[in-house]
Amino acid sequence: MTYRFKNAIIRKPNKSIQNGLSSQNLHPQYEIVIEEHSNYVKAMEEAGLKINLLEPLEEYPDSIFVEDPALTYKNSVIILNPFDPSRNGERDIIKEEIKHLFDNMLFVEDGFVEGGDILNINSHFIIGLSDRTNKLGADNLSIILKKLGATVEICKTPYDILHFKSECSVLNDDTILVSNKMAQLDYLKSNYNLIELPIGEEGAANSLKINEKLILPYGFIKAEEILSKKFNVVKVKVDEISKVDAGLSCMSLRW
Ligand code: CIR
Repeated sequence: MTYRFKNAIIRKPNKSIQNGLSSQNLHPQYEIVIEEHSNYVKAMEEAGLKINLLEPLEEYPDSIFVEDPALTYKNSVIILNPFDPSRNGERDIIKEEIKHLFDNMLFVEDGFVEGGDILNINSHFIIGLSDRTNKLGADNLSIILKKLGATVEICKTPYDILHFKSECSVLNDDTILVSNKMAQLDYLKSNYNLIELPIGEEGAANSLKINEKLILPYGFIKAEEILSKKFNVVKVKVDEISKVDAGLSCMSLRW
């Protein structure tokens, strides 16, 4: 099942996160990031995950977002190809750090693709083309995933959303939590049950269903009201980390 996980890879925060890529030119404070991050790790542990903690990388400001340079599937890991030059080098580092955790390591060499643009539902993957993920990268990743027995659909991430998963997440085998903009995507509409969050609560669509828990970002009152009727909701504050356009899913690789 799509949301059953045993393990996670998480990277400890780096001081240079204050210089991370930020669409609003904001600079998170390291001390607050540390606090938010440690609550995140705690929530992931309490959801039943064994955490593999990686050391901080000062030379890569956005390197706590380990979801972007790699993708896990069953016992394989695929090293992706982040688009932004300030992030691309993360792939060479993470591949050495995590290779012992997987049976098989594969690589996307040509084209760009970031993990934030990849939504996995059981053995199916949706790859969203975006400013970070291009057709060549998506096609090359599809070839790899299909060899591993998965199926793939390539869609478009709405133009003003950073990553496909910035505003959606899997809740169970056929249900996806979406923002209003993501709810307009034909492929999602016709293939899944969508739980649509109200305008203004887009950030809550990047949640994490892990085993019995649904980890939600703090501060989205309507989302909490809707979701706590059906799920065991745990809230984690990521206000500071969100200054660099990040949410819950980007800070871990889960499998
Ligand atoms: C970036 O722009 O790459 C980082 N500041 C945020 C990455 C967020 N990653 C994700 O949503 N998967």
